[in-house]
Amino acid sequence: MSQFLVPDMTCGHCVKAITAAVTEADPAATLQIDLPSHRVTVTSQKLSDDAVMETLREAGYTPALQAA
Ligand SMILES: [Cu+2]
Repeated sequence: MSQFLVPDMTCGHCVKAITAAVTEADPAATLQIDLPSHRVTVTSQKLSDDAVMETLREAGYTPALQAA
C-alpha cells in the first residue's frame, strides 16, 4: 500500500480518471481517494510505486510519493 499526494486532483472527474487509469494498469488494484486532502492510496501487487507515479503522470496529474 502506497500513498500519493496529487495536488491537481481537484474534483470528481479527476477521481474517476485516476481510478480508471490505475485499474486499467492493474485491474486488481484497490484505491482509496481522499479528495479534500488530495491523497490517493493504492494497494497493488503488480504496480511498483514508480509504475503508479507514471500511470498518474500519463493521466495528466502531478503525483508525489508520500512518506509512510
Ligand atoms: Cu477534476
